[in-house]
Amino acid sequence: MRRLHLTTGGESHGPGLTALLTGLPAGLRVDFDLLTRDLARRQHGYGRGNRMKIEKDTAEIRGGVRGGETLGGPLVLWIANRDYTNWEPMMSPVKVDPRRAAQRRVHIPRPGHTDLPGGLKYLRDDLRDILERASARETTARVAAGAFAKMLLAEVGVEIRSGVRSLGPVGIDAPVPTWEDLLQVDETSPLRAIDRSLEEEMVRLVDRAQQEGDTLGGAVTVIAHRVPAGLGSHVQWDEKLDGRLAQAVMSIHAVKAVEIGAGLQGSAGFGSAAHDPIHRGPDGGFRRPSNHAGGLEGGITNGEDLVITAYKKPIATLRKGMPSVDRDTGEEKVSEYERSDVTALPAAGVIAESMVALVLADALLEKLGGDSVAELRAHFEATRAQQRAWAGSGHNTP
Ligand code: EPS
Repeated sequence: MRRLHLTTGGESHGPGLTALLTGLPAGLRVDFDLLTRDLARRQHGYGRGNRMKIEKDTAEIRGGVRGGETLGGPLVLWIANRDYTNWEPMMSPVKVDPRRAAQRRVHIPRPGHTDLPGGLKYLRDDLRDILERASARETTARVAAGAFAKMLLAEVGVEIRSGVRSLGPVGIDAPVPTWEDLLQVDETSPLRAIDRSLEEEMVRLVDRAQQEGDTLGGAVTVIAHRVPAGLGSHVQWDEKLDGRLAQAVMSIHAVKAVEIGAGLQGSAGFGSAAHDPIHRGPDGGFRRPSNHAGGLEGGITNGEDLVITAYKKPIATLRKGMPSVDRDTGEEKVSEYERSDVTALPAAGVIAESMVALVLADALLEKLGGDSVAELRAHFEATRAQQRAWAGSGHNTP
């Protein structure tokens, strides 16, 4: 990210998590309700383990804000881990109890988890040193910071929503959702499913996985609505916004594929079916009757809804274990079990919203600049006027 940059710190069972977000302009009013709501939304969902009964995430602002307005300096957020009180003897940054730490030492890597590659890379004797940072608990910090990106985007009218498109095989053939579909998502439903008629079957599948000591993945779709045209660029590979979004969304734990618009379906057919025709709009601008491109052409937003789907593999921590090897003895053994979730798919939607918001806010600041929100808004209006004039300046424009 060029203008806005997020760094997070902290371990899953350590004292807590920090988010450091640099590049926010001054004068952004903090929407405290949004911050609280998004943190709660991330904790919600059928299939979460007992940890979610312990935590009640709240972000404390420790820098960058005064009287409810950003100051232009780094935003510093702190989210305490309530579970730390249970883990202090094993996770204290100062001194651990060797006996207690030995009881929780991890030495049989879980297939699909960071345990093995992380161990090979960092050469730690206890794989807990890897998994503590690899844990998806870190996404709490992303969501807290992402709420500020959403606040900035709201200044120019952008809204972001998400929902669960499929869980395991249930809903795998569901069509690419639209903004109207996401407006129907019930935030309080067990799985935040986009197609409510599939939810019962999804819940039954989670129950089955739970009974069998197994886990599940699936797909979540995020849509950003009223995205200004002209964010990102075609001129350089690393400026293309589709690539930047894919990187950010792929970085979410267990995401193995990212799709923009109807990318998968488009790859299987002819170009005439994949591309969105361009018509003259009622106001003399342009109108697109379809949005297979998911709001991005050539790495630039085209003014349509931005549609992005993340496909998450099933969680790597299985109660029934998987074939593995004990690093201490070299023996083949079943992988160790750590308390975990059966699925965290509804949370993944909220996290993906945050990552999309951070990338879009970065691209907005890159396009419009401005040290204050007032300046950003003025630049936004000026750019919009230029785009309107350009759209109406064609030779055949009546
Ligand atoms: C996680 C394992 C579980 C999840 C955790 C991510 O934690 P624990 O091992 O403490 O039961 O609940 O997610 C969160 C704590 C969270 O806030 O999302 C993992 O190994 O990735």
